[in-house]
Amino acid sequence: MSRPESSGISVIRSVDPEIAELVAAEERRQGEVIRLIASENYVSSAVLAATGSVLTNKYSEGYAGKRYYQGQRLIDAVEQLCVDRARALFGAEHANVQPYSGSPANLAVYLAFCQPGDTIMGMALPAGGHLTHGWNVSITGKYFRAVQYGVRKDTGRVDLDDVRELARKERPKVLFAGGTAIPRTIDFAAYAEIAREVGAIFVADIAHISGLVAAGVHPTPVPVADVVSTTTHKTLRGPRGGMLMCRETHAKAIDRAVFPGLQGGPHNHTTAALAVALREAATDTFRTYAAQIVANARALAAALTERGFDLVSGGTDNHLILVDLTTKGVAGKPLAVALEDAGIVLNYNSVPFDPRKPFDPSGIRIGTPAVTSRGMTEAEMRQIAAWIDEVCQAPGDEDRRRRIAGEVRELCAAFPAPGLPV
Ligand code: DSN
Repeated sequence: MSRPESSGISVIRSVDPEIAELVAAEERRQGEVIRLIASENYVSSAVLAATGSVLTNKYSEGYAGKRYYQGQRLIDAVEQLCVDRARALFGAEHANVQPYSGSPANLAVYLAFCQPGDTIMGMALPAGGHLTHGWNVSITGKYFRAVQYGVRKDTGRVDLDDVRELARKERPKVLFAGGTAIPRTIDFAAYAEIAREVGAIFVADIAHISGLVAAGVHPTPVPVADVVSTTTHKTLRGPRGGMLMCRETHAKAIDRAVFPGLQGGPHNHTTAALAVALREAATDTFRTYAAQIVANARALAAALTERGFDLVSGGTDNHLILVDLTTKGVAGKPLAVALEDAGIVLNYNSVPFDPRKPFDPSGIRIGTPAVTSRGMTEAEMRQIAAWIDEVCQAPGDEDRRRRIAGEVRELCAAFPAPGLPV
């Protein structure tokens, strides 16, 4: 029996069968595999529909009420709704919903507050930070003098005394907290105090955890940060995009940096989809969802630990688990490849103090936002841990991988994903 497909695919097929086939195959893939990439999710049908709407046809450089093109009455209303919803959901004084994604959002922050050559400070990429927090291959590590903090070897966690000492010594213009592989609660208030002491602008990058923050299952940085930066498509479960929130005192600088400083016309279809996602995120259903993301991550972490996996920092407080595979005698990349063959998709990842190269590192990163969107709970997490363990014990065993891929398909069929045809 062939799987149903989204109605939009037949429209594409009538014009471009090649792209239609690829989109249809990706839709099937997303339905049939267990997606554990910590930064991915499934958006709702409503978010998908807004993303594919005619709002993509409209140019609207500027901000609501002050545009450089005519015909903005409806676009202004969409953007204003989106801004109002973001401010209400996060309790922010000001929101800019135009950044194309997280990296442009962070670049706008630098543009608002820094000059080339200024000292900036963030978490090193291999320790769990983000490229745009000053890592050397990023423009942020080239145009600024970046100083980087990491985690302690014995705990796998940030030592805020080390951060304070480095900040006192280097006096950065901006201090970033947050990153891409941080399994533990971030003490935003402590970072804010350090930034205040050294006269730095404090930027909380909550890209990974913004859905958890919105739902109140991770402490919010909004009252203590000068600027909060986020993507909109991870735990927040919106379209691919970015967003900045800040105190009113920084509003003009942030808005000018996004447009005309860095970007041209906002992607209005994305703004509409984000507005829908923000409405969804303000519901009790979403709050229950976010709490389950964390409960699932904890259950998966506990099950992996029972099976002898070594978790960076010993576990998780959020949606993300970082596994150091060194004691298992397998590297991250071959395991990630074998797991994909078994229907379990995650990413290989460096672990702190990794002796291996970033393209062939010692770890894997696991996240629970997408499986939780499918309605999976703790029992399924224990099953997923068992499959990961089975593949890890014999990554080269093709029969085992094929059998598990079949079992994964069966499980996925029982947990339909939002946005995919049933
Ligand atoms: N690429 C994102 C992630 O996977 O965490 C961060 O930008």
